[in-house]
Amino acid sequence: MNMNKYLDVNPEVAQALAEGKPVVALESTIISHGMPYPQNVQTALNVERIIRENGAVPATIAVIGGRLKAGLTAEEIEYFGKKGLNIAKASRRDLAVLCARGEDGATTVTTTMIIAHMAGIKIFATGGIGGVHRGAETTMDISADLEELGQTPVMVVCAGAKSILDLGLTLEYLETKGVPVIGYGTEELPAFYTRQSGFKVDYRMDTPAELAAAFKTQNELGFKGGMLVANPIPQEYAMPLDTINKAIDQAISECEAKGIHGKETTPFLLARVAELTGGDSLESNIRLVYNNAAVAAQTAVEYCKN
Ligand code: PSU
Ligand code: MN
Repeated sequence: MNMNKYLDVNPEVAQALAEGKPVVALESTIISHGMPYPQNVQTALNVERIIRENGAVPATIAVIGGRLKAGLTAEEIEYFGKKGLNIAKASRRDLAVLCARGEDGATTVTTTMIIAHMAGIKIFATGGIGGVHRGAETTMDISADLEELGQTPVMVVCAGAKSILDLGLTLEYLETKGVPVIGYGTEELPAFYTRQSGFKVDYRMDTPAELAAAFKTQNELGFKGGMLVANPIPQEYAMPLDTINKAIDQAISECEAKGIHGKETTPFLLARVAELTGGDSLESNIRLVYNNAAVAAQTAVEYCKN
């Protein structure tokens, strides 16, 4: 394969890809900015194990010393987890500068998709995606994740989007960009901590084979974009709607009062919601990521069958 000169694919991932075996990409912003240390590192390592147990090879993605990495060592995952918010959050606009300067960056959904695609990885598991923020009519705060889903052919398995976002506008944006939103075992868009949101997905699918077939067809049609799979949090780990909504509303007011904006908004809201809801939301967050890792690995296995 003709590899990008800035890309390093770790040997196990490279071998799996060369042999047509299933690989699942994972992001690093969820480690550095999405959860506190040390749960972030434990979760990242457990996610890799779950992917292996389900028959695929994990490739955690990050920027280290200006190199785009597909596949991290346990030591590198520990480094990202410990450095936390001190690692630059890297979106599409940041990659060239980080590479030119030889710096580190934690990859968001956007940059994980970009690097996964460079490496030839088709399926990516995460927690929640970025989207259209509440109040975007005036702030224009719309995550680059939505643009990337519109232009890069990687399937993203998530638990929907947090209601720190405007879920209705997020779905409208995805429709405009031509991104199919698939509910896994559900007709309703899950809202990360909860299985319900009041919004419908575009299609419901119930098996990894169906997901793989739809995505393969999209690729064979020559479409450039991705596909979003929304996999609801297991019922036993879901949060009470009222608790989570109160915490989100308070976090958003504080964010506005402090004048936080740009790339800081999402990490601030994630951290504040976690604080306000104590350990409960962190446990839910961890469980839904495990659930997504399993579905992504099973789908990657199906995708590799002919
Ligand atoms: N939503 C979550 N957890 C996360 C993120 C979003 O529930 O960890 C992270 C992901 O890396 C996502 C990024 O790609 O935040 C979006 O940031 P922004 O809204 O600034 O585009
Ligand atoms: Mn933003």
